[in-house]
Amino acid sequence: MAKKIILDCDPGHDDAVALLLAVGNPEIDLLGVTTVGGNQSLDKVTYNARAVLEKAHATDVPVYAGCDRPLTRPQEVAASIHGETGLDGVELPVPTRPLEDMHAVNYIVKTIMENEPGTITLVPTGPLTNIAMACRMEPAIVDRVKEVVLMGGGYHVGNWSAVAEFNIKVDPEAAHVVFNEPWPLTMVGLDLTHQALCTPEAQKQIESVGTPLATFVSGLMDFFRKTYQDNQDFVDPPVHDPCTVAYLIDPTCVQTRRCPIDIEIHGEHTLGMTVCDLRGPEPSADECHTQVATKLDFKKFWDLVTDAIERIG
Ligand code: PIR
Ligand code: CA
Repeated sequence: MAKKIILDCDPGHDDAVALLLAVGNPEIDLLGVTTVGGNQSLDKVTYNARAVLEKAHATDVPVYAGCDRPLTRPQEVAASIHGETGLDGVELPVPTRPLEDMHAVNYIVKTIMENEPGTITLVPTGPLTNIAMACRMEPAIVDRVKEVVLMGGGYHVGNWSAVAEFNIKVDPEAAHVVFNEPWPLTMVGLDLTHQALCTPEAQKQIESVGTPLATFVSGLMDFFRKTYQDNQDFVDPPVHDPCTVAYLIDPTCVQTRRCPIDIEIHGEHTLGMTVCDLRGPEPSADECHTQVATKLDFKKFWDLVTDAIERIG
């Protein structure tokens, strides 16, 4: 049985690849896409999500717009990485499927409450504002969700400060809510995603699919490479967000380590840090509901992405 997921995202070049992997892999049943202000304004990322689904011929997937700003802080976008549109560097098709009327938080709550307990997986790849709001609106969702597999944080590095990652740093209060609910949670952080580099070889493998969609993804990667070279001192760009979906498709693609995690919401230099307690022996799942992703199988990852693009056609 395919895994039922809700992808909560802020596309974003790497969010776009996560969408394509979710659409194109038969192990994933993408029930709906929800959007959150993050890499760019809510309006821009919502349009981008719809346009990417259009490009992937996935007009059966509904899109719901969510929160347009963090819980308590002013919005901070990542234009230096994703450009003014949030998806600079490619031409987007005009979406034919209208945006859904329902708010993303209502959709998340409704979907979890209407499906069998233990069947819905949440996959957040942007700030955690919508997920935190859903927890507060209907606390009963926490026991019913199968698991949360999110891109954010890191146990050794940051990208929006020395120790904080963007998705967590821009809405640390929301992250604090989400990490402290007792549901099974996997943090796919920078330690893992910085291994998912779009090397020239990986990009050529995608291009070899030879479809307009493959050319589109390559165009996204060209822009992402340039901004990562100019702003983050990388040679090849790390394609963060699809690592979450790859883990759900094939758990052997991503190694994990169980450990307690908490979010710093008071620190002057450490705001938004995901504090991971990696001391001592690894706790059991009964003792600890959180784990961090540690090691990526690079080849399996890019093969999954390539295969999804190929299947979409
Ligand atoms: C933000 C992102 C990526 C790179 C930078 N420097 C800033 C976005 C990606 O979409 C991903 O979800 C996460 N936030 C990585 O920090
Ligand atoms: Ca993202």
